[in-house]
Amino acid sequence: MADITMYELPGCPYCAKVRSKLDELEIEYDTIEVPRSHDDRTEVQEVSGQTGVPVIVDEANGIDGMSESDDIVEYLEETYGSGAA
Ligand SMILES: N[C@@H](CCC(=O)N[C@@H](CS)C(=O)NCC(=O)O)C(=O)O
Repeated sequence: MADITMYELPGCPYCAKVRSKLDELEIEYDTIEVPRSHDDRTEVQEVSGQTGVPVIVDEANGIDGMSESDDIVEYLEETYGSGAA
């Protein structure tokens, strides 16, 4: 199993931004495509408390469901990037 799971939607620019950062940092990740209909996004709702994507789960670091692409990119950089301890 990969380090990180990302909930996403094809064509979502915010998801692409997070993907780029994951690829740049060479982090392994699995993806879960959420349904187009918000009413059917039960899994991502349970994980993150909202239905927007992207959302990441990083169990090794206690991240159960982080939303907001800017926050995710910042988190990835701080945790896995050159700024990581
Ligand atoms: N501010 C959010 C915006 C994310 C966003 O708008 N995602 C779209 C798909 S590209 C979505 O899930 N929209 C539905 C929603 O916002 O609930 C971020 O940067 O992560």
